[in-house]
Amino acid sequence: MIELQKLLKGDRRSLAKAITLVESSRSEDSVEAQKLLEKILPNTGKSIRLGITGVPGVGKSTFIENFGLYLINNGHKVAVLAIDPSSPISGGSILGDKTRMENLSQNEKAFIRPSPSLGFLGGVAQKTRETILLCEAAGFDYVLIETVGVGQSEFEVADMVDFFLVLMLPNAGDELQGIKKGILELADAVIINKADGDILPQANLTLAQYSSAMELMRHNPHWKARVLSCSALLKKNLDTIYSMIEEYKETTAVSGYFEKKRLAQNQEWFKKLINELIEQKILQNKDLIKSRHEIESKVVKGEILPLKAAQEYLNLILKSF
Ligand SMILES: Nc1nc2c(ncn2[C@@H]2O[C@H](COP(=O)(O)OP(=O)(O)OP(=O)(O)O)[C@@H](O)[C@H]2O)c(=O)[nH]1
Ligand SMILES: [Mg+2]
Repeated sequence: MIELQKLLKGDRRSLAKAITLVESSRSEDSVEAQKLLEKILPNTGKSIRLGITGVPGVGKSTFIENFGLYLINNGHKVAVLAIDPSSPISGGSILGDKTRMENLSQNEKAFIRPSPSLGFLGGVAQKTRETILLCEAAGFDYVLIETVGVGQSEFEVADMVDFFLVLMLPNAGDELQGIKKGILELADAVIINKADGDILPQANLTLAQYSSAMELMRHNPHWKARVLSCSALLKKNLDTIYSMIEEYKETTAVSGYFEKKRLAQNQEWFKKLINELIEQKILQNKDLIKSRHEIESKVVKGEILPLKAAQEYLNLILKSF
């Protein structure tokens, strides 16, 4: 049982338990999770949701550790959620994060939740939206969502946050950084990290290049994306990043864009949920899975065309509902 009052007071153990409940794929858990989410709903929405992406090694964990502590020093409570579909590729970054975010994870005004278990159907981000709501109900007013800039996860994250930060290495050229063009279009800010020591001149050059590249990009009429540099390691320029985000909060609240964007995201969430729920329902039905395999093997053998096969399968699904 989740103790609601404790959760609302910000008890981190209750929050962790609640997230586990929401992430659970057992159907009896999902009923309980739904009830819990309904109860906490009035206490949600009051945070700024911040997405953070960048290639492995750019300094995401270092940034989150030091920026998170900076936020706490400014009176905030910080939740960190990690979406990492690429752990096998980037080589166990979760283990590394435990040591890299040591100070933050020990701070009682912070809550750090590593990636949900891999391989769960429907993508890693499936329960992240609910998890954000739980963190907000527990009083965390900055929710940081980290994702490695490979695969599709950063697009998914951009779609569930208020402000999307793209961290870059101080060497120019998108190819080099493996950053997809589309990601820069989604960025509310591009931050050149590691602007320190010997690489500072290079960081400044990269900053100038990205500034002009971003000028050419399509602009969001409500917010013009910024290009900044920082040193996450030496905690340089974190104050500028903080003021920028606070400025975003204020100006978009006044223009109404903040709320408008969230409502549009809810609409997208609703559409995705419909597909997910249908898929779940099908997967819970053993007969349907069996028929699917049978029809599929006919397709593979060339005995039936895909469209006809799909229609046949759809009929079976409709009959089973
Ligand atoms: N000089 C310098 N080094 C940094 C800075 N930020 C991070 N680093 C170093 O860069 C390396 C990678 O940093 P991480 O924070 O682990 O990077 P990450 O993006 O979380 O990497 P993954 O978790 O593998 O995706 C570490 O050795 C950090 O100490 C910085 O601002 N300046
Ligand atoms: Mg990391």
